Amino acid sequence: MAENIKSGNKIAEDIIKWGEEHGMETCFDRAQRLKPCPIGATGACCKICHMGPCRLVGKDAEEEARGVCGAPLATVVSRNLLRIAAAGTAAHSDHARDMAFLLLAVANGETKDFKITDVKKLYRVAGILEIEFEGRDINDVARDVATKFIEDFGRQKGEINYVKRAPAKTQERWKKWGITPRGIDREVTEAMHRTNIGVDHDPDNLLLCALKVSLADGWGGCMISTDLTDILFGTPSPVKAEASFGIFKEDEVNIIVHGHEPTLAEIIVDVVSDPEIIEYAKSKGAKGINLGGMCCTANEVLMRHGIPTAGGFTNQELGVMTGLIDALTVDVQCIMPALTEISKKFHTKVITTSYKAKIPGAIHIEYDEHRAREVAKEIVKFAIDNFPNRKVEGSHITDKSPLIAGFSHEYIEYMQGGSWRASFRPLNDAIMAGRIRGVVGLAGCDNPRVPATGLHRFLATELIKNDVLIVSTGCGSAACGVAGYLTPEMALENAGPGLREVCEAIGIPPILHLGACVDNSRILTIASAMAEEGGLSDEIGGMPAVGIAPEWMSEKAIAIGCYFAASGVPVIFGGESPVEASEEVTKLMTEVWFERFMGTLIFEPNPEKILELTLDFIDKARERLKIRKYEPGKFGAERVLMDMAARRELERAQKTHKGL
Ligand code: XCC
Repeated sequence: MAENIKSGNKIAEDIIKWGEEHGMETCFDRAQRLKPCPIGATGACCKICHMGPCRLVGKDAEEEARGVCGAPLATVVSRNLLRIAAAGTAAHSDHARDMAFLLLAVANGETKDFKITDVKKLYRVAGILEIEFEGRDINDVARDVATKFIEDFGRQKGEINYVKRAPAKTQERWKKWGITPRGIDREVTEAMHRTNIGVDHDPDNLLLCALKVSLADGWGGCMISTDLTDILFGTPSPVKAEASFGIFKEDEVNIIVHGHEPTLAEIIVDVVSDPEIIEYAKSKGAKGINLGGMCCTANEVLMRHGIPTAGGFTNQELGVMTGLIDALTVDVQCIMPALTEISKKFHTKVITTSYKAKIPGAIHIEYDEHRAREVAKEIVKFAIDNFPNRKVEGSHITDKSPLIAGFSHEYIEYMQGGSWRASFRPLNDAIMAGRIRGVVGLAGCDNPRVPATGLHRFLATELIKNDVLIVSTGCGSAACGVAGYLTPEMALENAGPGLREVCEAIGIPPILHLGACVDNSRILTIASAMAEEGGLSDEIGGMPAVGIAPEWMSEKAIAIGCYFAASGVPVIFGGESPVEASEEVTKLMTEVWFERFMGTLIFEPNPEKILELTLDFIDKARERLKIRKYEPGKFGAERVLMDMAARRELERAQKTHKGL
């Protein structure tokens, strides 16, 4: 019998095995024990009213199957998908709302613990929003920017501000099909209304609504969040760090920040280097304080400060099982309630910090941006006080991988020409010449229902071998980082010759870590800039680019998949399809969406097929664009010198973080 492999990562697998030997249960065990509901999994269960739940299965399992109200299968399936997209949009966007209110509080002088770090980015954003900034007080500009973004949530008519960042042709498609988002909250509310009993029953209309609400996420919530976080905490540039469970230190207080919102984590980064706090840690027998992260809060502080990451979603319980975490501070999203249960077996304290996200069994220390430092200090001291309670048991692991993160839109632009000639020209040229076959956004969660993180690794390896440049976000990035795939050396060893040539010339890894899940918005703006640069497609649709989320599990992932599809990117998700029950819905989301937007959302559980489909989309796009046919192995003998200034900066970043 084949061995029961639960994780695609050897170190994670060792911890899982250790846990099993010690009678500990994790998401991997629960995933095996709890088979997914076969009706809900395919989208065929309707539970939006109390005449049901209506399960459109068994002898009724054809397109003509109907619920008690008469809702046909395609209506039920598309309605379910729309609700998922709306929930995903709500999550990212509520996070963005908090960022907008934080910027407003900073501008109004209501919080002394935060400041505007990147004034250049503030001005860039103000320029896009058509806010005057020359000669004005920074706080006045910031107030106007925050106010304009806050209006994006409650706007009833018109368009969200950032629609204008999309290429004109992409915008035209949205207008034609009536999916230009007006206000973020309005789109979420409308989606909830239309999926209520007895409202919208037309699958096509429901799915267009899914695209509209998701566009409010991508070009609204996610993009607002990315930009405001850059303004407040700095726009990322390359930074060296480490990943995996070996980031925990045996002789230091280990604090892990987990979730998605970067605000509290930013202050914790500051507090842990406060000499008084370090002294306090020493007074408790620790040699110092070691801060690490998990999931997307990790990505945020990794991108800006080189804080190491213990990995993505499926690593959270395993992290506790090392026995080395003194405090696990969580904010919102992707936090398993199982954490409090597993932490009972160790000395680890789970601290919830948002009134929106409490977990029975956790300690609640509520974060408030007006007294951020005070709260951060309380949390850090709490962790220090817990250090002496650490026992020796736990699956101690020392392995870790180096990585380079911090690739923002701005840096990618800069690395292709330095301060004076920053552009996307070299990237477009490399694609046109066939050195780079295409670009893939490798994103999304990791999932215990497959050997977790394994699909990310498989696809990353195969794609770069095929000269495909990867931009990654979220747990996709974490999976690559933990596997040691985010280093320039990776390019030398594994990338195809054309891609390797480009990576060597600039000094970048073949997989560029763009940040947290909300930073998928960076992919949208990069694709828009590539369209504007010329030579490829003049809209996002038609680019030799594909989005992949091989292990997705969150509702947020569906919103992301839909906003990429509506923006013109073919998207392939792994795992079973949540719309599988209806052929009509599947056809709408694939063929019909492609005709209208040049994007699709395909579900394909077989990783080999995902790879095949991806390369096929890329090659067909090249053919449509009439650019040179990709020929494997054509390049590699000559070197393209793109920009040495960017390379020098990268080396400087590596040296700065050498001590880590
Ligand atoms: Fe969550 Fe962002 Fe998914 Fe990871 S990737 S499991 S959503 S942490 Ni966004």
